[in-house]
Amino acid sequence: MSEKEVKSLEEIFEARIARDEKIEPKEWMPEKYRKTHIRQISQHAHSEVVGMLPEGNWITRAPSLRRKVALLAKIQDEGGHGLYLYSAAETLGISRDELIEQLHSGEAKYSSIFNYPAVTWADMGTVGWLVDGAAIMNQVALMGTSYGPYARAMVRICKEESFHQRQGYEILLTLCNGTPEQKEMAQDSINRWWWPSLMMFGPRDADSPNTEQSVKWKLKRKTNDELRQAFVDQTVPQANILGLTIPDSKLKWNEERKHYDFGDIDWNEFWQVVKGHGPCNKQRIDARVKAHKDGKWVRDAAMAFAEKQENKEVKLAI
Ligand code: FAQ
Repeated sequence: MSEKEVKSLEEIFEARIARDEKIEPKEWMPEKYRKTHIRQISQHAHSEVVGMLPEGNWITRAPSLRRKVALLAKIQDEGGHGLYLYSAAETLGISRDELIEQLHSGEAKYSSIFNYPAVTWADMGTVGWLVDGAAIMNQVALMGTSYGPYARAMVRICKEESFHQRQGYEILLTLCNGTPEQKEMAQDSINRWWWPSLMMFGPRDADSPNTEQSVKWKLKRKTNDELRQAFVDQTVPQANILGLTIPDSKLKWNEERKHYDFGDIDWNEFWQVVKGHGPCNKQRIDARVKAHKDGKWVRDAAMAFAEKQENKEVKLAI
């Protein structure tokens, strides 16, 4: 294709983005748009799948059958989100095997939050309330993203995440209305998860290399800082209802801005975790690699069955 032809395709593409049209898999798109989407969608998929691990740890220790059923359902939903998202990434011309390899080799990232340990039952409440809450804040904006398969995956994912957030909040509400020890367990959990939850939104806009272009392409509909602020504003009143204290001495309503001011995030901790030096990075990747290895016979059997069915169909057609 000549340079002139590419330029004209680029202009048509930019005009479609400006009209808020969705871009679909087989349509022309700039190579950088395709690559950026593979990066973000696959990292999102990896986060959903790795995100099953901290909660998976609590299935056998849930305090009642009802809690166990709800937790199991939630974790299965997260696995399903990973599958929709891997499928959406595959429409951009990358294979599932390549995506998985990128996760296992450390080339692809997944959300920093899942490198923290879930050490008490209250953490199941906090992960649902804060982590799913942060995920929804980000993903509701992504329902309006410009790439069709990603935007459509988000619609269903957001519905499920909102159930997850409620089940988490309800776990905390129960603990906060329970014994002093239970309430203390809830407070301790918020103390540990609050700051990592704010880090989920990514670096400050000023330090985010991808935001400017992603906002122009309408991949991101809101910036990292805008979403983080919206999350704080939404979450503080919910903490007040629980009677829990957010561990930030600088947290204060700003009447002029009509937003909460909040303290400084430890960006050094964030980058350490992103670079693989968080409390559970190694454990998480080892668990994923092991699961993939242990599941090989299932994939082989499914492929062999599919091949056999295909041969049968070819024979029938002849
Ligand atoms: N952790 O320039 P930006 C969930 C990386 S789903 C690790 O701002 P971007 C469900 C970033 O990749 C949670 N890395 O990047 C659930 C980039 O590195 P790269 C996941 C991070 O992409 C709940 C570099 O830093 N949600 O929780 C993080 O424009 C409960 C520079 O950053 C999504 O993935 C981080 N927190 O903005 C499951 C949503 N932040 O790739 C189980 C979709 C940034 O250039 C239980 N993703 N980095 O090497 C997004 O919206 C965006 O990708 C951001 C980052 C906002 C995460």
